[in-house]
Amino acid sequence: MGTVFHRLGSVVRLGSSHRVTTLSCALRAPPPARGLHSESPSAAPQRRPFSRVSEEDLTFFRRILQNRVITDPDLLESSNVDWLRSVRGSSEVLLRPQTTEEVSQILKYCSNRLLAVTPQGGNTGLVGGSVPVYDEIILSTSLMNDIISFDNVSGILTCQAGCVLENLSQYLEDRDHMMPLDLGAKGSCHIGGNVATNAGGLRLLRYGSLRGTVLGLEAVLSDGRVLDCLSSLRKDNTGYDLKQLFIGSEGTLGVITAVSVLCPRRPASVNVVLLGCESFQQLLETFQLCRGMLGEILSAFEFLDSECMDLLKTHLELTNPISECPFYIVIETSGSDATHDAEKLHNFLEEAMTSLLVIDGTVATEDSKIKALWSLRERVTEALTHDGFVYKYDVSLPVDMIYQLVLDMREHLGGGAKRVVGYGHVGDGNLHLNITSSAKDPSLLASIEPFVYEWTAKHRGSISAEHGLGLKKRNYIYYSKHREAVSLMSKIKDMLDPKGILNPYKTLPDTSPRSSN
Ligand code: FAD
Ligand code: 2HG
Ligand code: ZN
Repeated sequence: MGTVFHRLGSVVRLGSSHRVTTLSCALRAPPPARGLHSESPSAAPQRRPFSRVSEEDLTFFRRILQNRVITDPDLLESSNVDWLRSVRGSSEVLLRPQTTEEVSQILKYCSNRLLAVTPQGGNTGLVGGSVPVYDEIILSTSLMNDIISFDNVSGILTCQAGCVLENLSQYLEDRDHMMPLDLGAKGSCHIGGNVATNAGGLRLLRYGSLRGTVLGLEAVLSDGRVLDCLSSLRKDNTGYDLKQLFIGSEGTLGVITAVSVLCPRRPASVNVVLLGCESFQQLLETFQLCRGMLGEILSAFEFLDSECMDLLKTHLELTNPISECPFYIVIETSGSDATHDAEKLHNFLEEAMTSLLVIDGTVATEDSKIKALWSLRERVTEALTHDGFVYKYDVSLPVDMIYQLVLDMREHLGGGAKRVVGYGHVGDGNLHLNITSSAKDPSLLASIEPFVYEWTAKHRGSISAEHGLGLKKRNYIYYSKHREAVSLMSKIKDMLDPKGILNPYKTLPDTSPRSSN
């Protein structure tokens, strides 16, 4: 049974159970588009001189894939539009290979014919990277969903790239293990897409980034060659670690076809706490206290501001189970001994309340209630899509600076935006700054950008902490990377994809004169 506690003097009152609605983790699509758009002028490159798909090309694809060549415009629609419904391509072909060999044949053919290809996983990416810009062929991994092996002793899972993250979690749960990453899009995103974006998510604080937990991968290069780096060794220092090139490469260097991932044991005891704070400073102090007192059992420390809570209530009818506060924290503990964890958590909560760092809170230990509390954090993105047009930023900063950006942006915009909200992964110094307006508003955009990027660069942050650059952010790369670094990236791209057919217009900045760089 979950408990609600309220601060009454110095007494912690354990109250009755939650009023939080229990919701499924399944990812809901946003409402119908209010006019598809590109977010900024930099998102509109010129079409490069790739070939157009011909009848002969379709005949070739059908010969290798049979009925897994989709040309029906209705079926293509959802793959041409991104999850946010903010960018749209006009691809006329979707290919659904099942094997690495099929991917290899497709890319070899496309390379010879100079046909551009956009790799697509669950299409939950937030930077316009997963959909074509023009008529690129969409290469979907949705039928590449076999688990190849799982070693119960080492915890190493090897699977095809198209496995849905939540299905992998379920598979591992039955084997007393878990995936080292978790995100709100788990019901739809693919592990290949996660690796291609180097997704961070809710548990990075505890289990680290995919750069550490991905032990190996297999990728098909643009000319069809298969690069087998599918090692499942914890240690391997034989030369350069080539798999790292593909982690976070957003489909521009190769198509990831399989991965091996180091998976932790499933914790015997999980607790989730929702706390309320008066100020962001107190939230940071709570984080410090939490790291010290919960130590090795701390598995997530997330936050949302009161505007986010209001969005959840207004658009998704989710109830805040504690009193209204300017800031909310979601803490998760994962450990191997329920009694030990409960004791640690109790001591932490008592200290946090007696030192007046938190003003209210609730604890969940049951599965359904844990899910309900997590919904409050995970579904903010979905709630935002119902609020109007959303301008989305994903920055990392020194942790003590992350909310200052929200405050400064509010002041900078005055009354120009409908809402300016902040939430994110405190433990990773990662802020999700989202700004809504009732309709697309170029003058609002001009006030937000480049202000947001300049602010971030000034504080030595990154303009993309975890979502990548995709189509939308690629021209802002120089705010976070030196020219030398970008130039080396372009050379790597040219070496691995000399014809530039893989996910063109993504990740790297435009080289055309229209580029702002
Ligand atoms: P897609 O969206 O299909 O593709 C993303 C990029 O990867 C594209 O550039 C695509 O070309 C490329 N790609 C996909 N598959 C392959 C492949 N097999 N080989 C090569 N390239 C490939 N992201 C986070 O980091 N943390 C979060 O907490 C988080 N939460 C989210 C919550 C919601 C509600 C939503 C909608 C998104 C969230 N995201 C988050 C963003 C998104 O879910 C992640 O980027 C995710 O990893 C994308 O996986 P996907 O399978 O949907 O990839
Ligand atoms: C999250 O942490 C995701 O919830 C999405 O990374 C963030 O929508 C966003 O801005
Ligand atoms: Zn995030």
